[in-house]
Amino acid sequence: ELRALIFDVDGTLADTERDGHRIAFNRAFAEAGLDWDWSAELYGDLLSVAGGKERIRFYLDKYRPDVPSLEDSFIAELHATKTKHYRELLALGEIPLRPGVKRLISEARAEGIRLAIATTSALPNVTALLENNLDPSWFEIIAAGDIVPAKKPAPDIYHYVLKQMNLQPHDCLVLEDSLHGMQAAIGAGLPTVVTVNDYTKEQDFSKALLVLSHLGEPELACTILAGDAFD
Ligand code: XBP
Ligand code: MG
Repeated sequence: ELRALIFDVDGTLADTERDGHRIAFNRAFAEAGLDWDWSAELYGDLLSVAGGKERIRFYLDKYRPDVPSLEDSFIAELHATKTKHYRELLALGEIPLRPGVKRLISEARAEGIRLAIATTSALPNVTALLENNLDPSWFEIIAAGDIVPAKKPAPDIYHYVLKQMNLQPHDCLVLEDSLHGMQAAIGAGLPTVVTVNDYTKEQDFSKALLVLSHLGEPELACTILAGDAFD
């Protein structure tokens, strides 16, 4: 019996990455007087590491051997500035929910299905997105950011949600948009529906229950596994 829906945030509730997080990172870099600038293309590669602080480290390791090693406190401060810019973008209403998200969540609430969030993104980002588009109080658990040390694709965040809600994996359905997210959910034994986006549509989702282009009107959403054309 379906008792709960567990949602990823970035890429699943909203397309936050290219025009949200990426822009906020670049604004934080500029504010700190750094010449770092992440293009949309480069960002696609940087997404292979989840978590903003972890992503900055990955960028420096892989692309900037010229930059001397930086203290954790510097990275944390840079990331806090990035969070500030990201929340400003959300407050401007520039990052809308993906199609069908609001309807699914409203219908689940009407059916008494419990709701939760499991994301690598920092908590202030998630509450801002929910405040601007839905209502944070609808979600029983908002598991975010550094609440578990090992980020997706580690299953820890999903184990955490299951424990907090006292639910078994087969009582839940997860909605994710990326390979790392799906691996985290499946690693915790959770059935997972994937709604892809431009950054994730080529990834291997063969372990997902279902892969959709989006959650909007059913006749407009194509089932990727069935080999339909992708819009
Ligand atoms: C989300 C992420 C995050 C965001 C940035 O992954 O990878 O790192 O890009 O968030 P998922 P912060 O959707 O799989 O949870 O800067 O707040 O860490
Ligand atoms: Mg995601």
